[in-house]
Amino acid sequence: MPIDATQPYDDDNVFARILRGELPSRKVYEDDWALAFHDINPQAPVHLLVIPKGRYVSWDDFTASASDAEIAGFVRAVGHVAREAGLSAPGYRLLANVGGHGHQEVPHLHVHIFGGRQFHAMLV
Ligand code: D5M
Repeated sequence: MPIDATQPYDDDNVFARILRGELPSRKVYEDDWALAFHDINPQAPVHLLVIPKGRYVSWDDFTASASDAEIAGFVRAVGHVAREAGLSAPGYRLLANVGGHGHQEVPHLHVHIFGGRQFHAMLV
């Protein structure tokens, strides 16, 4: 079910639990600002998720409330993960779903990195 992106942060959401080490993930990268791991339900040969370490429901509250250092660290981590996955030359797609119309299901900001195949004009 899509979430309401204006809801308060839920500390029991699945990505909060992955950050605390309470649930497993197939981690590919971690630094002070971000954690990246394989999506459990891949939609492409490469399907990674990058999440900030801070308590942000969505891109919406992250960009409104996070510090410049958090935003810079997170955005740099997304680029680093894509490069390390070997996606620079063939290209890739980034996606952040926000709230109901965006069909966001997990209420902790995540950027999807899709790669390893040709994408078309839009994902719908
Ligand atoms: O996408 C939420 C994404 O999160 C969806 O592609 C499945 C993925 N997911 C859900 N639970 C897990 C765990 N435990 N590990 C890895 N990936 C997971 P959204 O943008 O919110 O629609």
